[in-house]
Amino acid sequence: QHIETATGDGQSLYSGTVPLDTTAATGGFTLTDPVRGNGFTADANNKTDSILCQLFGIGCPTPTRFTDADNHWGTGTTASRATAAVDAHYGAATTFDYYKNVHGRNGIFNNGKGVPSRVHYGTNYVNAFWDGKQMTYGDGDGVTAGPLVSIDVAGHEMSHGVTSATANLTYSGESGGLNEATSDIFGTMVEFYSNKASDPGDYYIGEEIMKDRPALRYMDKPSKDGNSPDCWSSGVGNLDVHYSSGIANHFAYLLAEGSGAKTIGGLPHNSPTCNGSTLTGIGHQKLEKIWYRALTTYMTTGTTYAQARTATLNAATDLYGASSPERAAVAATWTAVSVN
Ligand code: ASN
Ligand code: ZN
Ligand code: CA
Repeated sequence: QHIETATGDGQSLYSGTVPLDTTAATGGFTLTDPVRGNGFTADANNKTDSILCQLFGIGCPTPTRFTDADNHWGTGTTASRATAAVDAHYGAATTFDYYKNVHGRNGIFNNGKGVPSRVHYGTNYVNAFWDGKQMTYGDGDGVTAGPLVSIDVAGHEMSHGVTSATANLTYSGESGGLNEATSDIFGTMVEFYSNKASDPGDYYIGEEIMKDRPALRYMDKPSKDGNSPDCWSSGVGNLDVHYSSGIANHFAYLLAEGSGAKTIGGLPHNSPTCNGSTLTGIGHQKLEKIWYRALTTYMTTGTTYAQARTATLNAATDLYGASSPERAAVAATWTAVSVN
C-alpha cells in the first residue's frame, strides 16, 4: 500500500496555527502522523468506555477518523469537531518530538511507535487520561473548563506513559505524588518546547482550559490550588496524588527558576522556600535533564521523596559532576522544600 506523507496545518484552540503531519486518504487527508510512528487522532463521538471496556477491553467504542479535503484543518464546515483534534494531533507530535530531541527517547515506549488520541470523549467530561495505550480528551463542561486539549495537559498525560515504561512509580502514596509531578514537570517542559506565543511555558498546569480559576495547578506555589502542600511533612503520602505532587512540583520550579517573584509566560510567580533560603535557578533545560535521568536510571516503583532526593543527586552527579554547582543546587533545593 502506498502511503503519501503530507504536511498540512490547522487552526488550534490554544496554540494558534500549527503544522500537522497527515496522510493522504480517500476524500482528502487523515490525521495519521507518518513522521512519528503513525500516531493518529480520531473522534470518540461523545461516547464513553463501558466498565467491561475499561477492565477487559471488551465492547469498546471505535473512534471515527477525521478527514479534511485540503489539509487545512479546523476551518470551514468541519471545524467545529476538528478543532480539538488539531490541538490533540499537535500535542501528540510535539510531545513525541520533545522526548526524541531533548532526551533521545523514540516515542512513549521508546519503540518508534506513535499512539492514538481520541477527542470528544463523553459529554461535559472534565478530564483527560492516558489508559496505557492511548490518549483521551474530554470537551470540558464549558463552565469550569473548556476542551482539555492544551499542550501542557497533552504532555502531562503522555508522560504518564513514559513513567509507566520507565520507573513505573506506583500511583499512590509518595511515589504517586512523584508520578503526578513527573507528568506536571514534563507537561510544562513540552509547553516550553512548543514555544507558542498564545501558550508559552509557564509552570501553571491547565491555564488554557480552566474557566473558573487561573489554572488547575501551580508549580511555583502549589498551595495556590487550596489543597497541595508546598513543603514535605510526614503524612503527605496520604494525600491525593494530585496534591502530594506539590512538593516535587515546587522543587522543580525552584531548581529551574529560583525563589522570589517573577513573571514567566505572562503569568505571576512567587516561590517562597520552606526554610527561608534564597535560591537562584539553574534553568529548565538542566531541570529536565536531571529529572529525566533520575526517572529513567534511579527511580523505581516505590521511590519516596527522600529517595527522589538521592535519585536526582545521582543524576546531577552523572550529568554535571560530583562537585558541580548543579548538584549543589539540587541538594539545596530539596532542603528548601523540607526533603532532607
Ligand atoms: N487527568 C488525570 C491525571 O492524569 C487522570 C488520571 O489518569 N488520573 O492525573
Ligand atoms: Zn496525571
Ligand atoms: Ca501551562
